[in-house]
Amino acid sequence: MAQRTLIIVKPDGVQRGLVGEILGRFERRGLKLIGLKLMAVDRSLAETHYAVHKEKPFFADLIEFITAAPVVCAVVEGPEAIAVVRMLVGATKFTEAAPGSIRGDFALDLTMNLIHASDAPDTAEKEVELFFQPDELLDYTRDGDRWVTSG
Ligand code: FUP
Repeated sequence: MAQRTLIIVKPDGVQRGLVGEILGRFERRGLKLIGLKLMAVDRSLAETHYAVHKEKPFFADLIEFITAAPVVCAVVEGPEAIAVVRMLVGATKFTEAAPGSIRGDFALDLTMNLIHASDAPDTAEKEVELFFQPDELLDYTRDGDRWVTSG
């Protein structure tokens, strides 16, 4: 089933010059970019996005980090996109992130782990809405897609 999911290349990814490397992995897999922007995350947006972690001891550090420098937000679409993107991202803990995954290849820190990706259909829908206006998401056809998916 075609899904949409939110990806955020976090401040460490932008500062380390890894935006192209990271987004390229989703493109190469065959996922379609339907929204893309460089932006600053303010405190209010950060707190809404990470509301589920509000009571956690690492919440303040998380907010500090995500608001410290620009991020790149993207929405990608494709078959089972949420699970496919999470696999490409790798496990939250860098010690458990498989080589070949984004975190497994580039991360050595629990907070500075380069990338956020929605983890389920309900959070994906909410997060896409939180970071993108409807007119920032483009509906278009890629001619090569018939060589990527049959459905
Ligand atoms: P993930 O979905 O893999 O990004 O991870 P979570 O939603 O569980 O956590 C959100 C962010 O909180 C992670 F990107 C890293 C950060 N975090 C910490 O800083 N410390 C922790 O103990 C757990 C998570």
